[in-house]
Amino acid sequence: MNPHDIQDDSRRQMLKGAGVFAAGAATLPGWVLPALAQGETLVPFTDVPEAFQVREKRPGATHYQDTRQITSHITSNDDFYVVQHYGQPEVDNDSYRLRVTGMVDRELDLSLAELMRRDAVDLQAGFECGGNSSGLFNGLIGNANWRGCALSQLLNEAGVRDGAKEVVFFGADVGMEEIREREVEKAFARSMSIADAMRPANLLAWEMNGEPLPVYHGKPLRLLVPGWYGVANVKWLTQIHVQDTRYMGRFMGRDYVTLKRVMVGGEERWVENSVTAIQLKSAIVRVTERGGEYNVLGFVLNDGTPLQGVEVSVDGGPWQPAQLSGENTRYSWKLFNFNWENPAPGEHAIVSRATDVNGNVQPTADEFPEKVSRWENYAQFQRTLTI
Ligand SMILES: Nc1nc2c(c(=O)[nH]1)N[C@H]1C(S)=C(S)[C@@H](COP(=O)(O)O)O[C@H]1N2
Ligand SMILES: [Mo]
Repeated sequence: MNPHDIQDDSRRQMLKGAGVFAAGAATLPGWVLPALAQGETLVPFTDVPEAFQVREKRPGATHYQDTRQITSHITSNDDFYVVQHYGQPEVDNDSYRLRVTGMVDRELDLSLAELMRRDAVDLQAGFECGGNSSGLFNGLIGNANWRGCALSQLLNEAGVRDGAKEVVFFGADVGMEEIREREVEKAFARSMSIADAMRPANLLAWEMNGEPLPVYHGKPLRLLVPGWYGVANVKWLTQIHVQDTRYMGRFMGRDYVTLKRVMVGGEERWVENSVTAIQLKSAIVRVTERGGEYNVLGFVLNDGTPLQGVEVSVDGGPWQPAQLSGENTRYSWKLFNFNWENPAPGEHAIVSRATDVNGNVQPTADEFPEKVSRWENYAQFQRTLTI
């Protein structure tokens, strides 16, 4: 079957009902991307398994996008991926409170309206789940415009005391966790150092693409840490706690922890790190054809370090420069285009790599550090297709 047929939901339902999804698909017309320009067609990848399908957003569920559908710089609130670990709490705007507690001069206890009196800041940020992978064709990703107030402003209002070390962010969502053979109720929480928390780009966001934050994305308030993996962006944020000890919790110490073998002062050691800043990564997401001209589209994500460039290699050939979109901003995803001239008919393999101004180059799968865990998948990702 043509894997692109998965896009038409009514047709998919019909096929599913008939139980002939794979078998009957050969007779279906090819899927055409709605936003394709006149005369432009999508060239299917041959590496996409037939079973790959993306569902509509559903309450409580994980949602990923079909990255072949990326047609605009901003991801709509409906397409933006969704991940959470303890379900999606419904937080009532009227009774909502945000508390700032712990090692501060003045603890704060604010309604949403009171919080929203702070100066509004607009920021574009794209991010992916630390568990995003080539198996999902990098679908746990999105890029949106966010509005909120600066986290540093609120922390300064509260007055962080000398000796404080960490800021902990708690969500309204809770789950039962078995810790030391005891079932306890825990809220989703993440922490960071005071210096990281004070980075000027961090937002307490109440708007996404001009709409109040949707339930899926943390209504009414979420933390946004531009340049970090999605897990840092605590949704349904209700409490910010300042303390002088390290916060211990599943999403800092056990889950979203990468184990890799690296050199530590000349000794080879297995090191665990909590998933934080986004590793330099690029990936090709779609190829289109128009009048015999082929265009390759991809994205780059990283921690906000400016890029030196993105390159594409065809069939193991030389790296050729791709063109970065003029719409890219420091913390957005960085879309790029590559004009693929006169590809010969037949099977091809294409791959991209990003390089930042500090000379970091996105590694090949072979150069990738030995790593045990599914977090942080930033190796070069080769795609295959037939011309
Ligand atoms: N409160 C809360 N915030 C959370 C999570 C969660 O389970 N609970 N999941 C995190 C993870 S792992 C990711 S990848 C992002 C996803 O954000 P999104 O659903 O808005 O794309 O939310 C983060 N914030
Ligand atoms: Mo995640």
